[in-house]
Amino acid sequence: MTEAFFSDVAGRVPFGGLGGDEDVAYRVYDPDRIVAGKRMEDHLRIAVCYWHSFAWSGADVFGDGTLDRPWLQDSASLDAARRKMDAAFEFFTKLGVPFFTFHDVDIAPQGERFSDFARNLETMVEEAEKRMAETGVRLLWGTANLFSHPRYAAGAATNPDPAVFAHAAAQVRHALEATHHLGGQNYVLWGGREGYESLLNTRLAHEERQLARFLTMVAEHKRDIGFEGPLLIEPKPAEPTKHQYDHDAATVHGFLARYDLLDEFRLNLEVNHATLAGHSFHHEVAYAVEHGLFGSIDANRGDEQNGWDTDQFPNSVDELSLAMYEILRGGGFTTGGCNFDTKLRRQSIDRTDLFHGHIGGIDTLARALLVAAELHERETLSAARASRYADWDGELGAGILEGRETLASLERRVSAGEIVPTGRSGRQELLENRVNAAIWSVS
Ligand code: XLS
Ligand code: NI
Ligand code: NI
Repeated sequence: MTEAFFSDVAGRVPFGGLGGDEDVAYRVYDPDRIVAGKRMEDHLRIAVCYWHSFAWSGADVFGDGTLDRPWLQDSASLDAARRKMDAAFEFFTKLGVPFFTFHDVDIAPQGERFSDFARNLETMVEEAEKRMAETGVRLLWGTANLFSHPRYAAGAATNPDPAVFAHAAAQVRHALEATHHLGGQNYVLWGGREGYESLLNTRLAHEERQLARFLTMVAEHKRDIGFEGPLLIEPKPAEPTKHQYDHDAATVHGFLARYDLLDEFRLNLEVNHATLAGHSFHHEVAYAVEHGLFGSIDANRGDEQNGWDTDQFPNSVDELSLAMYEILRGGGFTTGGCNFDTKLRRQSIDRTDLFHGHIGGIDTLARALLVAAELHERETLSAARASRYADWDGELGAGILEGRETLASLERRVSAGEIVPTGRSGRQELLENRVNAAIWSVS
């Protein structure tokens, strides 16, 4: 019998419904409820992240750890890594979520040399495999941490030193194989320090070539080992570096197209990374869906007053409903899901606060799903979009798009008075009202 770390929560978090008054119960998330033809659990594919929830003590740049995390004591040992894993799987099971996510360094102690780390990782992958078999919890994605160790201060693949590139390559080889071994559905690459602090010492185009070479190697290795899940790039504009190359969905799209990597990569979009890039999350998801690049999401949000990645639990149904609507419009998640790359506030020191954070966030996503399904099924937005663009299927519109018209031919027709634009309303307020009506009425 392993020790219980979350003994304040007796068993699996129940569904209590909107009228329920239990704090540790779901109000909206009801895994078996059918929404738009599918179980809620299969739509949302919720994942809990290992790093913020189990590997973080609450330390920030101004102060030490605050959180009650007994499994973090003596964290350099394999025994501590096992205890941390027990805590994590106890939590996943009690929360009742189907997936988790991890970085290599979250589960395995680093040791002295790279070969120690590789061995520790192998041991902890075996441990994870056992616990996954016992609990039925699966891996949404794995990734390598290529940003915490001092060697990565100037980037990993984009480091001025090819020896650091080599080290990052070695690490990704192991993390990708670990993900494959554990049946991971995707592999994520977040370019944490792939950017610059100062242009004074940076060769921009050279670093871009390095990054492209690195990603090409990852794609080749993925094929070599027969890993079938997509590789997901997680865009973010800045933090920890001043400028990061994977700025936003459109920037990554252009990069992938330039280096012929579009077949291998898709996107893992994070709510607050969109905010930091000056976009709505709705924009980032819509961009990815429309360009066939959508993969998965990190559902954590920022704070309006902070310009950094606060990784808070999602709590805005308004914000997530529109993103969820685009996801449904694109056919829903396939290999992706909703990952909680979330961390508690430093004052939320109790272990049970992890439940409150996740339960609230999961309910918010569930409610957003209900709104999105309503908008999708009633064609609230799609019918309006279709009629707005209908003339592009007519003689003039199709002629332009299919190349039958030229500047000269159009000029002739306009001059002859044959083509005369007529104004039409974009109906933005009406559509906003309809979205609100769905948010207010679904149950
Ligand atoms: C940091 C990122 C990170 C990735 C995984 O801002 O969100 O947590 O999701 O490396
Ligand atoms: Ni983030
Ligand atoms: Ni993230």
